[in-house]
Amino acid sequence: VRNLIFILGDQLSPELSSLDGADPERDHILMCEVMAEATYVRHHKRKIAFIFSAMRHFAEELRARGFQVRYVTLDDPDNGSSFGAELRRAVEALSPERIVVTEPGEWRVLEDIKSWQQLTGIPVEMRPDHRFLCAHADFRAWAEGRRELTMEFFYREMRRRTGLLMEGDAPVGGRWNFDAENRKPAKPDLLRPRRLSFSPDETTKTVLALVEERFGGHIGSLKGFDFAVTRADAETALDAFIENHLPQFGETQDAMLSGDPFLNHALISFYINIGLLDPLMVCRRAEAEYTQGRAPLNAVEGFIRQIIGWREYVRGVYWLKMPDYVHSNFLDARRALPDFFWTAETDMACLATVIDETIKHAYAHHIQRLMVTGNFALLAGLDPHAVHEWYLEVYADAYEWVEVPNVIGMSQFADGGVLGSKPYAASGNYISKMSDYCQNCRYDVKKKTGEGSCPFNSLYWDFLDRNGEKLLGNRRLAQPYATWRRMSDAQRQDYRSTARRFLEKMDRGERV
Ligand code: FAD
Ligand code: DLZ
Ligand code: SF4
Repeated sequence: VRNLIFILGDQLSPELSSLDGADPERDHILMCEVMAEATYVRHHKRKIAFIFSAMRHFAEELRARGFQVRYVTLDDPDNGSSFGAELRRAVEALSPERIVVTEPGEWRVLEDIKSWQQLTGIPVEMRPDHRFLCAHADFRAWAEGRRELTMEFFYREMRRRTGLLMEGDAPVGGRWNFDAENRKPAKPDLLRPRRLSFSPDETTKTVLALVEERFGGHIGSLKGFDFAVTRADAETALDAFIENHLPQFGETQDAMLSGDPFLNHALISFYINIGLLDPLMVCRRAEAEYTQGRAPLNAVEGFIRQIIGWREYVRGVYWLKMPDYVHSNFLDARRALPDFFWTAETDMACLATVIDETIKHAYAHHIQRLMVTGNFALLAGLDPHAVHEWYLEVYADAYEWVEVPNVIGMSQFADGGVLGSKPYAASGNYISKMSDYCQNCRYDVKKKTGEGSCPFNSLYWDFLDRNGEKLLGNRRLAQPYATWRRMSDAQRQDYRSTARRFLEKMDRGERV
């Protein structure tokens, strides 16, 4: 065997760089399901099943293209349980001249790959991951010398570079960003098309049984598992989004609605992140909807910005700032996660809804992650590293490169402002404005303090008060701090004691 090509679980793309120049006659492909990857955090059952099933289907596609694939299932009695152990076994069996791999998405795995040459005694060639549009060196060059890494400026560079929604050097429509038109609440809409559901085939059924047996204690349920696990089905899901939801994508992007966990979101992050959909192809499809007059500019621009802007930008920040980044704790937050993050058993209707949907679907949309669970964790002073592990565990699209900057940076402000210029902290009023959750809540969103008041209200002011030393200098918080100072001593004390009583009760493990 000439090259042993090691394909990782989130590298399921036919155009993958490690497959460039691959020769079915002389090369061999290795793919393996290993316990170490499935348990370094206790991933949601649906996430593991999705990855394993998509891996098995991808292996079949490669075989159909004539490749020889060594595929090790989790229940193979000889399974060595880690990438290193499986690589060694494959090298012993096949005696390749060289190992070829596309760079991984996580720092942890990169460190592992660096040890492979010594582990096996043969050379390792690691190739860049061209599925991302911005190479590491390009991001570093962009970031160098900038005082602030503002996403919006990075995004404009990416627009120029890809030519998406551009007329020569100028943005189509005369503006780069149409978010001002994108922040509307949503009304229940019985006409919203139902989401596509992909019934498990035999391969997926086998995986579901395996995951239930081996990971029964992990969060979530496999009931009604309906993810696409092949490129063809993921493309069908994309088509349905583009046709049925993209035109309204902008308008309802920040809205939250009980009983409608998906609204007009794309539900494609898991497919893109694992390699079943190509991000640039997805953006070109969306752009065509605008040029052909089927979707408005605010929707298409907003959608493309999430992918060539945010998605590429957070990856850039991850690789620029790791390995220390994941341990950042600018606000010195230390509180343990309350149990309701795993059970959804809380009287706070917003959190109960979002966590329940997360447990069911291994999905929540952006504003739910940012302004409900994330906002609560921030206000309550939960330990950002524990919060990071929770997000990595529960979402089917979570890999460190994308999850860490979103959680540690954007949502918990634990990086002190590398990624965002102020913490996304908000009182109950924001949730009440953007959702219908408060209508069915034991707490009263209008009540500021005391028994029955919405906990987000007192926690919000307590958060600002508690972190005054670190946040007072932040220009974007000048207004709330001015409001805080204008309050009477008694009112400030009221906020503090309401927040303290709530947090003490939560820490005692009582239902809140
Ligand atoms: P849509 O809302 O329809 O957006 C379209 C696409 O844009 C997404 O599929 C995704 O590829 C991209 N995108 C949008 N926002 C972001 C963003 N902030 N960062 C990167 N890509 C983005 N996304 C992940 O893929 N994995 C994560 O682990 C993850 N963790 C998050 C944690 C927190 C606290 C927050 C606030 C956001 C997180 N996100 C994460 C970003 C975002 O919430 C998800 O990408 C999105 O909800 C996925 O659903 P969708 O496909 O329906 O997205
Ligand atoms: C997330 C994950 C899981 C749960 N299982 C596997 C696996 O068994 N085999 C594999 O190759 N990859 C898996 N992955 C994805 C890897 O952890 C992924 O390559 C890294 O998270 C890097 O992004
Ligand atoms: Fe959430 Fe407060 Fe509204 Fe209840 S009242 S749903 S706790 S924001």
